[in-house]
Amino acid sequence: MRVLITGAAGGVATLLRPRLRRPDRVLRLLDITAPEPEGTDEVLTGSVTDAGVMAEACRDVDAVIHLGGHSRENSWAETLDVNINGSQVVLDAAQRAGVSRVVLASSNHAVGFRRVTEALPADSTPRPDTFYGVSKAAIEALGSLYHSRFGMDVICVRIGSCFERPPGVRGLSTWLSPDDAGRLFEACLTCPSPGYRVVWGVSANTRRIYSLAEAEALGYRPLDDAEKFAAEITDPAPTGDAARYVGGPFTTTPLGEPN
Ligand code: 15L
Repeated sequence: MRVLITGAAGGVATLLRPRLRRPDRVLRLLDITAPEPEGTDEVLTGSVTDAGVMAEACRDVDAVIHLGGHSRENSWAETLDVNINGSQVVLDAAQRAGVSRVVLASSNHAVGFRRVTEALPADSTPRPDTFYGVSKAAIEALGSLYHSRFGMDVICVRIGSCFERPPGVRGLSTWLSPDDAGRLFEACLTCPSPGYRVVWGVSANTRRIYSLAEAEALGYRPLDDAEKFAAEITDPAPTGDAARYVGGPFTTTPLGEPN
């Protein structure tokens, strides 16, 4: 099996790569700057917005994990070009190459203006908090389109906060541990015939605010809980809109300004 990872030099991919390597699997790594390959990894450099690059990247691929793009707020022009247009280019290239499964990195910021509750369902309709959040909602819509038109299996993962450790108090709710990220993306790659799904990417955090049910239906079994870091986290708890809404500080960040 060959899996193409876009944005392979980025933060989430760097955590995922070692956790997704298997003896019978080749990882093809694509980014604008070349990531360090290991074992049977293949490396390609180029942009997800370049149809020629994407056609080459998708050749002989069984599944795509699309993580490429801006991972935070940016100008509308950049967000439109790299995140929205780039994701269409990726899906189009995958479809033309006969790739049957695509896993898309969505984000909690697609629903950043939803109120914090105990377990927000993964199929909650978009309430973006930034241009970045709009791009993630658009990516989910593009995935739905390519599934409905071409029968591709498309799973959108609304990632919470995927870092080595929970970033601050909010992270105690939103953390997706690197190991759980590995488990979740593995389930996305291997579960039989998922069709189109939107799932939350979150660990089994005591304080979690997202539903785990949809990802568990794919076979994901989270084993980590951010609570074990609670005593080490000393930043002040969010207040106001940052506490009230799922998107936390993104709900007040100036639109279009890199944050
Ligand atoms: C995201 O979507 C970002 O890519 C990441 O940098 C974090 O800000 C994360 O959301 C979060 O909400 O913690």
